[in-house]
Amino acid sequence: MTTQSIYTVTGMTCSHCVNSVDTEVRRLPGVTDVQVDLPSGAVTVTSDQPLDETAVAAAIDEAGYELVR
Ligand SMILES: [Cu+2]
Repeated sequence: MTTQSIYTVTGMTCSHCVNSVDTEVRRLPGVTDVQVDLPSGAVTVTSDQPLDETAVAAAIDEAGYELVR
């Protein structure tokens, strides 16, 4: 079942930031697509299994940014 979740990420300022977040979030199991809207910080994650928000937060932290909960 495809699930789509929208997260808000702070700290991204340019396309490099977007790429870093994209790369880390795509490593999570089940993730099939990541779309980042830089101006709003909205990160839309499509996955074929429900995502653990803690794992998503860790991936974003790994990229150097912060998930707003
Ligand atoms: Cu940047």
